[in-house]
Amino acid sequence: MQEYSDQYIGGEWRPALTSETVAVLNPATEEVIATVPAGGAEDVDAAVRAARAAARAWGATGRAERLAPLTRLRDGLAARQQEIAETIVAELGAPIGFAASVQAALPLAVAGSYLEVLAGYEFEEQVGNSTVYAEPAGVVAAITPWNYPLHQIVAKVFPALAAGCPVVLKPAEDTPLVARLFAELVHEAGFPAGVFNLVTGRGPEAGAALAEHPGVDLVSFTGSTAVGRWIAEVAGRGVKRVALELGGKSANVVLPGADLERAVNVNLANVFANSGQTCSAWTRLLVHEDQYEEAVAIAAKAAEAYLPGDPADPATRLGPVVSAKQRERVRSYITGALAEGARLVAGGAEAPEGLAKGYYVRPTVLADVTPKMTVAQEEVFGPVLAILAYRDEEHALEIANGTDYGLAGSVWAADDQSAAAFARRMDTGQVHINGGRFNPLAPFGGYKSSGVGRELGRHGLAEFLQTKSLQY
Ligand code: TXE
Repeated sequence: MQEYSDQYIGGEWRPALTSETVAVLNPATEEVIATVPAGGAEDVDAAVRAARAAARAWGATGRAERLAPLTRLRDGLAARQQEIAETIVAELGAPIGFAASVQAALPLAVAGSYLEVLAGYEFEEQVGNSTVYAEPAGVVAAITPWNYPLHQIVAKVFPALAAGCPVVLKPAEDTPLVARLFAELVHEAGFPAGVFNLVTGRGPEAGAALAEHPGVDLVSFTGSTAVGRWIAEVAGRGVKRVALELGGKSANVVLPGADLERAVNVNLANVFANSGQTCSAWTRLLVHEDQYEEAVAIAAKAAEAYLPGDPADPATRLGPVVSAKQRERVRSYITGALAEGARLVAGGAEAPEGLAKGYYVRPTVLADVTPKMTVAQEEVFGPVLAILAYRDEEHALEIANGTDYGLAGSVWAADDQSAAAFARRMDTGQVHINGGRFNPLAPFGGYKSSGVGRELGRHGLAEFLQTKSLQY
């Protein structure tokens, strides 16, 4: 077991100012694999001071001076892919295949896309008699969750640094180890001291102190909607900018004429990936009533292929969820759905057989789910798919748009044009058309209670900029 007692502040690893620690557990074995400092207000204050001290000089750098260390950082991520994947297996429980191909590879792709965006971004434009400059937004607080622990960091830190903003990162307490690895890579990439700072600790302590700190200009947060609302309130009082990536309850709408078999199979892969702990997961499958039982049968059969097992085994497709707390949450959503009248067609709330240890949940498919049921309205964040029936397209749209969330979604139809026409009427930030591929340059973010602001691509960089105009 590793015992860490330092925070990365002002370009060096410094002894933490608190002696409190947070234990990091392996969700498959339930064993403590490391402890990290539970940072408090003093560590946060030191980190924000270091960031402020670096702000003017880093903000005044040109494109080339930012591109050089960011490129070295991207190369560092590429060189340590295996170690990154293994760290995420250990602290999150993601299966090694998924950890390598998505958890480690996605941040590398996102880093590369931001180098591309930075290389071509117009920081200056002429509007009539004015010159308009895009300037850094100031000191950024990045507060990240555990579900894609490195991606969430890269998706905030890369654009912030590219925009010229110094960052203080407070990663999730469940997954601080990959954040420490990231800080090592930042150090090796040779950024000026104070441009990047890491404070590990718990949300209500380190996270809250960071969000409230008067030296922070912008809070970029990804996590639960409840904490996101609180952060927006605090930021409002301090007149700080916020970017919020919150929960989702995304719909996968299969219109008549689509390839039903493929749409259902892709939906299962999507909702069971990362044990369902994906904010953009398609957790509601919407099928026409004439095809409903056929879709349920396909899903029930396909779910059998997702046997929960040891995430370190390359054959495993479904690992545990992140913590005991999360497992209890997911199980209670399953029992609650059955009590409200849903029909269990695969999985269930009982512990999977043959796994004495670990926070495992059975891959679960619920049929006869109606739009107002709790499981159709709230984010479960576990391997649970709800299947709903619709009568016609208008009804499908009403169900798809009938939650507080609006993060992602998917539409399948006989052709892309019909699917896109439906997608344009969905109140959601990103929609996959007939199984379209993920694009790291496309903006990602929520409508309604799913958030404020966008990550990725040109829009993601713009989030960390503010504008100034000079009139001649
Ligand atoms: O999230 P929290 P939790 C959803 C998902 C999940 C639920 C709970 O439904 O089941 O949230 O997860 C920090 N001030 N998502 O409890 O608490 C915390 O330390 C400042 C969706 O893990 O929101 C961590 O770094 N910071 C989601 C981060 O916020 C605070 C990803 C997220 O933790 C804080 C994760 C406070 N008062 C969960 N309290 C997504 N959108 O991808 C906590 N934090």
